[in-house]
Parts: sequence; structure tokens; C-alpha cells
Amino acid sequence: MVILGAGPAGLVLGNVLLAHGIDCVILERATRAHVQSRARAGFLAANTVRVLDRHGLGEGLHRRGQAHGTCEFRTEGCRFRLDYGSLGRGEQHTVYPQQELVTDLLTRYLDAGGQVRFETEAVAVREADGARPRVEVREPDGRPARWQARYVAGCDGRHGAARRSLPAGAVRRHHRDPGISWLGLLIEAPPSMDAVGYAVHERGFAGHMARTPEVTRYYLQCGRGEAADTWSEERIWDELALRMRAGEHGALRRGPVVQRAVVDLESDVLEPLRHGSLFLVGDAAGLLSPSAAKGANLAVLEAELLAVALVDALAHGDPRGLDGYSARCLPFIWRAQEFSHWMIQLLHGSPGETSFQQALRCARIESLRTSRTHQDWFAEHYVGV
Ligand code: RFL
Repeated sequence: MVILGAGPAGLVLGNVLLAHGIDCVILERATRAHVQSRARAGFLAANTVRVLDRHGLGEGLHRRGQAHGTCEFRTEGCRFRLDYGSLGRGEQHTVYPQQELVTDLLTRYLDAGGQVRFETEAVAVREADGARPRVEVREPDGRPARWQARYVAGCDGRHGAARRSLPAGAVRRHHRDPGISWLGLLIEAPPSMDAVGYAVHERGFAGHMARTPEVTRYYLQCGRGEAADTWSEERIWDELALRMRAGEHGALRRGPVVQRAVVDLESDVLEPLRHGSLFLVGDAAGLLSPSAAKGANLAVLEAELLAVALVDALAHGDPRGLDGYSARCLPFIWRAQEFSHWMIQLLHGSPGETSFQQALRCARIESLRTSRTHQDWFAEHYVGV
């Protein structure tokens, strides 16, 4: 079995396969240090924790993760909190930085004797429609090489070799781009409040999310095509304070900006998630905008579903799980997409928004503030995958 990519998807898959005695190798383009320090997600859903626990992979997050169950909305003239951890199904998030989860999964996989080839870039997957697919790679010294296996799992993200190798017409790509971008910031400062903060402002959205007691993620809606480095620290803090209405609701805790990147809130889903012997998992299967923090959670869920199906096929000669993999995953993916897009509509005016659309958005926020039924629905989808 060849796995492309050592992100959450590839590492959960590798760990479960290894625990069931399935021989596998992970090919990873980046260095180990890079993989272990790439800060992205932080909010793990209750189901993600259950999946990781089922395979003995949750020890670190139970030791160092923080339970989180409150979000706060700030709009013109109104601020309210939802204790989503006690609404809906009563489930909470565990805040645990993605790079720490990846480090735990990688350490566990290597300790169990798993193989990872770092700095080995998959260039193409060939003959995926047959029973002996081949992965062409560039070795760390730049030389070409190839790996062959019964199956290949494409866990190499949206720009990876798995997607690139799909022949035209093999899968359908559903795509949506609402034309909105966020400047994602990691700031070396404690969280400014004990809740996820969503600020809806006429100058654009601003968000606040805890990561660790020392580091906080902030988002600022920015113009499409704007370069992250054109934002000075002064402008960042001015906009954050203005949009989060710090004057009214309390000052933000400042610190150096240690990472910045512009993220376009694009989404897509490939269908089916299989082409012959090549399976798509995580961001390679579908890209979610970070508006509802679902990407890493879906990656873990899909990796488990594929792992179980591969164990049935490779250890017990039963291919039915693999045949059903795509149909099994897609409803989860579409539910997550639906909620992510609902969040996008709630938090931003679309470019060219009419006064009518703006009033609808305010009415939706008001409903969320006042309707217990709406709050339960929100909580169930916000934490659920
Ligand atoms: P990853 O994590 O991108 O890992 C893919 C791995 O494949 C390697 N790779 C290759 N290796 C070999 N050959 C090639 N040709 C290769 N091409 C790529 C890469 O180096 C990498 O190591 O994909 P995976 O495993 O599918 O996991 C997906 C998640 O990382 C992603 O969905 C989340 O980070 C999304 N996301 C969030 N998700 C959440 O669930 N909760 C959050 O709070 C959350 N916050 C976020 C996010 C994503 C963000 N960005 C940067 C888009 C916040 C941000 C800012």
C-alpha cells in the first residue's frame, strides 16, 4: 500500500493499516520538521476524538488539548454568546493544534515500525485503473524512482499528485468560489477571550480562535488577490480592534504576528472518490473553506473509513468496503460543505450584496440569538462531522 502525504489523513490511515499488519509506505514531499510545524487547524470535533481514541491515537490530545464549547457573535449593536457545548448533542471541541496532532501521529507510526520517505515528491500515479498502480516520485536527491502497490491512497491535499493524475472525465469536480478571502494570522499572544469570536462588520469579517495559551489565530476578511505582506502589523491591529469592536467589548491581547497567509474561501468535492486502485482522502477528496473548521475533521473520518475497507480487502479478501468507500464518505462531505457555506453566508456580505440580502443576514443572526431550535441546529452542525 502506498500513501501519498503525511498530513492528518495519510497518518491516520497509515497508523490503522500498520496496526492491522498491512504493509505500507508514506511518501511525503516535505521534511519531517516542516510537517511537524505546519500550523493550520485547531478545532477537533467530538467524533474526531472518538475516531482517534478507537485506534489508540488520542493520548496527546487528551493530555494537552483543551475542551471548548462557547462562541461569541459581535454585530452592530449586538453581542451574544452561544454555549454550543451544552446545546444540540451537547458535544464540545477539543482545541489541539494540527501540527501537534500530526507530530503525535507521525511519532506513533514511526515507533510502530512504519516507513515514511520524507522529501520524496510523488509526481504522478500511473495505471491506477489496473491492479498494480505505480507512483512515480522524485527522490530527495532529485533522481526519479517508482513505487508499486496494490492500492494507492491520495492523501496529498488539493495540489497533490493524486488529483493531478486523474484522467479527464474519471471524476466530476463540483466547485464553488464565493469570491471571499481571509487573511489568516497566527499571533504570539494569549487568546483575548474565552470563546471563538465571530465579528460581522461593514468593513468585513474578523475572527478569533484560541490555539494554545500562548498562541491565537485571527482572521480578517481581505480583498481577493491581496498579498499577505502588504498588511503592516499596525493595520492588522487597527482592523482587528475596529471589526471586533474592542472599544466596546474589551481590548485584544497583542503580540507579534508569527504567520500570515491569505486563504480564498473556495470549496470543491470530487465524485467519486476513487479511480480504480487510487483512492482520494482528506483535502485531496474535497476542499472545505476554513469558515466552519471542518477540513481536518473530515480528513480523519475518511481516513478511518478507508482504512477499515482496506483491511477488509487486503487481510480478508473482501472488497465490498472499498466499493462503497465513496458513497459512504460523500454524505458527510456534503453536510460539512453545506454548513461551511451557511457560515460563509452568515459572516460576510457577498460582493455586491443588496440591502435586501443584508437584512436577511441580520435576520438570520437574530434568529440564532433568540431561537433555541436554531441554536440546537447550529451546535449540532458546528461540532458534528
Ligand atoms: P494536508 O494536511 O494538506 O497534508 C497533505 C500532505 O501531503 C503532502 N504532499 C505531497 N507529498 C508527496 N507528494 C506530493 N506530490 C505531495 N503534495 C502534497 C504535503 O506536504 C502534506 O504533508 O492534507 P490532509 O491530510 O487531507 O488534511 C487536511 C487538513 O490539513 C485541512 O483540511 C485543515 O488544515 C483545514 N483547516 C481546518 N480544519 C479543521 O478541521 N479545523 C480547523 O480549525 C481548520 N483551520 C484549516 C484551518 C486550514 C487552513 N488553511 C491553511 C487552508 C485554518 C487554515 C488557515
